[in-house]
Amino acid sequence: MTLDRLVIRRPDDWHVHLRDGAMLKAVLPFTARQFGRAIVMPNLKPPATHAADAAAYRDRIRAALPDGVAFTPLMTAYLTDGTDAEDLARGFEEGVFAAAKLYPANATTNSAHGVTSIDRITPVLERMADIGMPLLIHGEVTDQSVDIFDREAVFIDSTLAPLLDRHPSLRVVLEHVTTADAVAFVRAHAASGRIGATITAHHLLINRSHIFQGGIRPHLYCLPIAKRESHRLALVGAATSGEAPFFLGTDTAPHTVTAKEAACGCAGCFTAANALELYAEAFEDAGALDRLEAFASLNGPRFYGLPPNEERVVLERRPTVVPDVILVSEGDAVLPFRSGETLRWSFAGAA
Ligand code: OTD
Ligand code: ZN
Ligand code: ZN
Repeated sequence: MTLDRLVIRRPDDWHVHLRDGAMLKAVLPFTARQFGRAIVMPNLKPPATHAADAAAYRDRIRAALPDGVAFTPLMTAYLTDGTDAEDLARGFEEGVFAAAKLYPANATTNSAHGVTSIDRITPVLERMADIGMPLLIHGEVTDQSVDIFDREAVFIDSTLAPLLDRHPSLRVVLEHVTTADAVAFVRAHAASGRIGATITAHHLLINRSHIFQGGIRPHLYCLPIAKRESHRLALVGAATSGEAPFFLGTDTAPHTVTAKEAACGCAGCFTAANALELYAEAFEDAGALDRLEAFASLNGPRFYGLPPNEERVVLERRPTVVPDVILVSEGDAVLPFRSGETLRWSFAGAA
């Protein structure tokens, strides 16, 4: 029997780029329509490094919400070599910060102010471990001599494994995992309960060949870059397993069409327009729609020590056409992932 209607607890997005200004106004309604809460990335220009920056950014997000939409932004601190452990800990204890984000310097978009060497923030990490503040990691080495497809696996061996050994009680989320290596590493540490991993919809749906199908497809370029099919299958296996460490994080990362379709195009896929429908397709293809709720609505809150959302939302089997473009401002638009294509599921709102 095929399922035509799926009711799950309202999901949360544990990794999202909401940007600021006109872009924030344009993209926020999509995330807020589907998700109850979201972990908001701090890679603004300039980055949100202090609790005061994050609190002000949170106010701007709340002000940009459509009327009557209940959505909770959970803020993150952008770690730098100069992060002040006191400000960070106070921000966490006062409820401004839900977590702190580690970008190895220059690993991805707007990460130039990131940490140049993890040893430099040892006191900060010790403090975070003491107070139970999660560390969210962009897990790629930045050494340009390492092949771009190997940067996550090399990071795990060279940086993440020693980091976990050095800080045995630090809670860590390996963000947007893209490799079988990451899945195996997370599973190997699952029993400790201190490691989580987010998985995007696009990494469940594309492999690296899609980026070059019939020509170069800049809208499928993101970091970490999609890997070969065997890795995609490992990600699908992890997401649909129901295992506690794996949870939903879209990493929706909007850029204007002009910035994407350029000689040096920006990294990022914008999946927020139809995030849940995209995940539903990936789960259905794996015959695992019954595991979508664990991945989307239960495992993330459990990791973060928050209650799952009480409200239920409905997915229906009826076609959704992904918008061609999302207008940001006069002359500026964002092209959604699967732009103009028809998806099998529709998000039908609250039950
Ligand atoms: N990856 N683009 C962006 C961030 C992510 O690494 C990420 O979290 C972005 O544009 O902010 C991307 O490809
Ligand atoms: Zn990242
Ligand atoms: Zn991201």
